[in-house]
Amino acid sequence: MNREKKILFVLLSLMLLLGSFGIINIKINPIKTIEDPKTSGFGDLLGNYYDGGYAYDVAVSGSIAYVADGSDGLEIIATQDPTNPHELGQFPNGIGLTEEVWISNEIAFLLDTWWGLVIVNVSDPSNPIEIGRQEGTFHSDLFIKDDFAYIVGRPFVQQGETQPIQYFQVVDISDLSNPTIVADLKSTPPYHWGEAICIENDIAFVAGDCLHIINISNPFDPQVLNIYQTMEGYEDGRSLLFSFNLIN
Ligand SMILES: [Ca+2]
Ligand SMILES: [Ca+2]
Repeated sequence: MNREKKILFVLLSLMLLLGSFGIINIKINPIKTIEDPKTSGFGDLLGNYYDGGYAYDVAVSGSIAYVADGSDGLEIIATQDPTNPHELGQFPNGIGLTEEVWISNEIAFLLDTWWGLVIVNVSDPSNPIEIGRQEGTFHSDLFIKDDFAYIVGRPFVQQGETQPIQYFQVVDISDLSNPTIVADLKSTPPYHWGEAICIENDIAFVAGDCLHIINISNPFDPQVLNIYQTMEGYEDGRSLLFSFNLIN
C-alpha cells in the first residue's frame, strides 16, 4: 500500500469517526487500520474535541490531525493521547468554508468554498501561516502529486438551471507562493466531474455521477481515457477507495 493509499485510508477511517456537527471522534489503531482494513474495526469513542465548526475532512501526519472544519478553517489537533485530543493551533479562513485538507511536508493544502486553494505552512502548529492561494470556488476534492495539485469541482446548481460544465484543474505548486492553473478540463455533458479524486501512478480517478479515468502523465495536458457510468441519476459519489478495490 503506497503512501497515498495509506493517507486516503486513514482519511476515510477518521472521516467515519468524525461524526457530524464538528464533533471529532478519534480511534487510534494505526497498524491494523492502515494495513489490514478487513480486520480493522471501529470501537468505542476514546476521546473527542469540539469548539464549533463543522468537520468535513481530516488529514493525519504523525500524531497531529489536521481538520478542515468549515467556518473554523483549519484546526490542528494533537492526538498523541487519544483520550485527550487538544488544539495546537488554528488557521481561520475568514468568511469561507474549509472543506478539504491535504498535508505534505508540513504544508497544508486547503480547499475552501470561498477562497479556493489555500496553501498554509504548518511547520509551527501554533502559528500556521498562509503562503499562497489560487482563487476558485466550488472545489470539492484535491490530490497532491509531485509539484501539482489536482482539483475537481462541483459548481452549485440553482433549481431550474441546467447543469453547468464542471472542471478538472491542474495547479502547478512548484512555487507555493504562486500556484498557477496549468490545465482546466471541461466535462462533456451529460457527464460531470465529481466529488472525489484519487491518483495512482499517472492515472487520475474522479468519482461523482460517473467515474472518469484520466491520464495525467503530462500534467499540462491531461487526457480522459475512459468514462464509466455509475448508478443512473446518482450524482453524489464521495469516495474512490471502492474504485481502487475494484481496479486492484
Ligand atoms: Ca472548530
Ligand atoms: Ca479551534
